[in-house]
Amino acid sequence: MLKKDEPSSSQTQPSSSQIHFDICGIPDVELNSSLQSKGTEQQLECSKNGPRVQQLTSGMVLLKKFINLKNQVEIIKQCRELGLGSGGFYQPGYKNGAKLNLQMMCLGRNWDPETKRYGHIRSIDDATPPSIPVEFKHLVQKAIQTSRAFIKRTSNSIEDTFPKMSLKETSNPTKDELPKMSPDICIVNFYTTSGKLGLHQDKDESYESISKGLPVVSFSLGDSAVFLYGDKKEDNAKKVILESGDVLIFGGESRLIHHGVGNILHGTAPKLLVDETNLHPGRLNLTFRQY
Ligand code: MD6
Ligand code: FE
Repeated sequence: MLKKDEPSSSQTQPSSSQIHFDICGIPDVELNSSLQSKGTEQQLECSKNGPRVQQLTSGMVLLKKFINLKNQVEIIKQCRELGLGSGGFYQPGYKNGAKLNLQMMCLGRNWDPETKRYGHIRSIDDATPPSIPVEFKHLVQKAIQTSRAFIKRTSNSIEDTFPKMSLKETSNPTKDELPKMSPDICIVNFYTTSGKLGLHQDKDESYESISKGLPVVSFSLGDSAVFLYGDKKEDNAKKVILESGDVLIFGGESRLIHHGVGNILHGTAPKLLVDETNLHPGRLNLTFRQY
């Protein structure tokens, strides 16, 4: 049976009634048509529940499915456009000549994995990095605000239960745990399904940025990946799956946490996202920082 409470501007009914039952769900069913149907538009705009927030450790917050499908599509399309133009994707190398197992592009400022330095042009072709699209910056701000509000809420409830234990924190617990940040750098990586990134710390930003614990904000799109964190050895690191639309934030005490990317889980990207963008198998990741 089809739901009747759809907008009256309704289009021709798609051949499968499945779409109507699941119109605001994260698409985990096969869809017959994607691009032309308005049902798809609505699928793109809606998400079943609000984002789930998980605090992984102090200053490290995971916002599950924070970016809705419509915005995921827009981000992928913009990155594709930018990636094809001047300053676009290339396969970077390390000092020893080995190539990183990914394609990279920098926005706002260039980061050179060979010298570990930031600059205004990149040495391989003297290109100036494109600017960070303003829509990306807005999403970063929203993600930080959501995380700060979550930390504040949960630390308030701890204060209600153990009022004496957190007296010294009463001024502003959020401020210390996860500071605000205004990104001027975005590193965009595309990992094919064999892509990986070894455990490392992000420590090439300014002394001021790092010492204040200004967070790194990471968007995941496309195929899911195993994200490793918390230790420099892979065997001892904790693991969390990052799915398309997830936002991971690490700042404050976790600003210099070791982290890396393990296996990319082939075929896990939302089908609709792939239909809309033709994204290759693999994972697109955007990390934002303030120099
Ligand atoms: C990720 N990226 O792809 C994590 N770090 O999920 C990083 O850790 C990273 O993409 C430093 C520079 C670029 C990166
Ligand atoms: Fe990193």
